[in-house]
Amino acid sequence: MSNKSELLLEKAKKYIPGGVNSPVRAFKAVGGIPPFITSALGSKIYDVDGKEYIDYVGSWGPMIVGHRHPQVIEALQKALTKGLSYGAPTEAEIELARMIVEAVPSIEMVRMVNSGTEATMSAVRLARGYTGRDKIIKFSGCYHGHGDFLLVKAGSGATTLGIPDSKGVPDDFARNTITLPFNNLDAVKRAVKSEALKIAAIILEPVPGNMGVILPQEEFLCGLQELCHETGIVLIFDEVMSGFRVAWGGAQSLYGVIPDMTCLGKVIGGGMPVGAFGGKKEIMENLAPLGPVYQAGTLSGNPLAVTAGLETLKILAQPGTYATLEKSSEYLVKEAKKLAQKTSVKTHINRVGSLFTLFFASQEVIDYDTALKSDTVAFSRYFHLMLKGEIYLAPSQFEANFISLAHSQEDLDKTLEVMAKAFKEL
Ligand code: HOZ
Repeated sequence: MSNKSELLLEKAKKYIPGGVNSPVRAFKAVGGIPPFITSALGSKIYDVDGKEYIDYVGSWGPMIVGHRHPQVIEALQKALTKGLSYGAPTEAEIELARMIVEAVPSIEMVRMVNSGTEATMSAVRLARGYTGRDKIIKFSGCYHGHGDFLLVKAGSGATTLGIPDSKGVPDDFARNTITLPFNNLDAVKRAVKSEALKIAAIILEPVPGNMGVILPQEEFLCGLQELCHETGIVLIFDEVMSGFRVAWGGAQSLYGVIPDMTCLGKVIGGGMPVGAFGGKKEIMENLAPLGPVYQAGTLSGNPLAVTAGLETLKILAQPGTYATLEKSSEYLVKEAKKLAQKTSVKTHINRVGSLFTLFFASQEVIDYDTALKSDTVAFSRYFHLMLKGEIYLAPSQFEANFISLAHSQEDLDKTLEVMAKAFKEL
């Protein structure tokens, strides 16, 4: 018998390609029907068939304080009564910008946009305008949204669906993108040696989350910083996922490596469509209206989005929040590792702060090639066993899972219980 989600997916497919507005949501990699969601509260999401799930997707990162946090909702309700969008500056934008500048070590000035994709596209344009160079270096499996020149060997949905080099990206665009293995400083040094004066930027997720979570080697991040400093290449950290997530100041504060520019999104919008890019004043002042690099947006700095972001950051700024996230995440992952060790299932769990991926892999997962060696069939079976047990995980081996402040000890223990059963049944 069809459930409501199944019927809705069929209906959606008539009007929306694949029935979804973002590919990973279609569950193609894991099979089955994605639950259609009606509402969410705290650590839980609810579907049209009346099921409740403990949610480890958290809208792919933004819901770090939990769904429908009363402080965020109250502020949004107040903001709603004043107006939805003005296309003109507001005071709240200054407050959000100030908080970002004070929190993120590399950011002296920041511009708000509407998505992470927009943030990375704009950051790369600015780096090109600033340096007068065209080429960029990115890393296999790092995903920076779906801008043409960044959709090369891309992770996330592109890897999940086996299309890391998308059709529709002109060769001329891809030619300016050099793709190298993550965590491999020598490969970067070699590439830079042969073309240093043509390379505008090196862009990376300092903690990649889009080929599953990968731990960066500190020497790799430090080496990139040094290399960029020596050659005038702009180092861009895409912290759309890791910003305000792995630490208040993002991965750059955690590893003590300061890029020239940083891209943000997700958490700073608290669940509304938001992105931002920022960096050194000297670079940011090249943006219109001050400088010759153009970038604009009707809904950029939208008052509702800014309100949700601001309130989320205010909650996160309270003492002890990151320690709580760390404690819950450490507990879940440590216990999950113990469970896996008790069975014959070969897994490796990578975690940085409240971001984690359980890889079905028999070796350490340190980059794209090792991530691709994971057993995606075992992952799919595990995913569905967890879903049946009402645990909602990211529906792909090549994505991160997110823990929020709303996840209680009871949630974590229930998750582990379901996981233990799943490991046995695999
Ligand atoms: N590309 C996102 C995960 N890395 C998925 C976004 C979505 O489907 O909402």
